[in-house]
Amino acid sequence: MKINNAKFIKSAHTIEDYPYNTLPEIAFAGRSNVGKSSMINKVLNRKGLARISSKPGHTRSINFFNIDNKFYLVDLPGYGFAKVSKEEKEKWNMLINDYLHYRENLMGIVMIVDSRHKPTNKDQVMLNWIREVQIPKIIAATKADKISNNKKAKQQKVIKNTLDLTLDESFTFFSAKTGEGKQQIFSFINQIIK
Ligand SMILES: Nc1nc2c(ncn2[C@@H]2O[C@H](COP(=O)(O)OP(=O)(O)O)[C@@H](O)[C@H]2O)c(=O)[nH]1
Ligand SMILES: [Mg+2]
Repeated sequence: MKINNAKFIKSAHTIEDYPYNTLPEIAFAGRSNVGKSSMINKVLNRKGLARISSKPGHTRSINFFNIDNKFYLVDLPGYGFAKVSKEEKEKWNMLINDYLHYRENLMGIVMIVDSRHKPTNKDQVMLNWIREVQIPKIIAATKADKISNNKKAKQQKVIKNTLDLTLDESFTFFSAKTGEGKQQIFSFINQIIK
């Protein structure tokens, strides 16, 4: 897949803010600091497009990117950072669930976890929300450059077991550093937008 033009369109805090269009959308979800922005930048081959923030929890809105007028890529706000109020957490829950349930353009979701760790309770909650809306998904375990090949087989089992992945829920390792898994994400997107 060759990307010529990737353009940030807008940030949304409510449903009313979503950009109007009829293009298919692929959303990226994962806990804060998991490597979501790095993955988006790597997939799009654009260094600073989705901001890579060192401050967890910095992105608390839904960010829409237009890719070659062919599809939209959507950066969902990260979850799981410690220092937020109950109110903020509820706002986040609503932001995500409104998007999952009401965005008709949504055609695919990339759910990101950390390849080094057992998925958290919040990852499980997120995945179950995604399952509720029955949209094609791929689970990507990122930062794979940080684990050895020996450890990978074991981690794949831990992740698949913890998340209870079924056979039709695809899984890939990913690394924003080496580009591992980029093709898998591309073919997932291609299947959806073709
Ligand atoms: N080694 C390595 N570091 C990564 C990878 N992806 C992200 N990081 C680092 O992890 C931190 C958080 O990344 P970021 O993309 O901002 O995470 P986000 O909060 O999920 O958007 C940054 O310091 C990144 O450089 C990866 O695949 N490999
Ligand atoms: Mg980010």
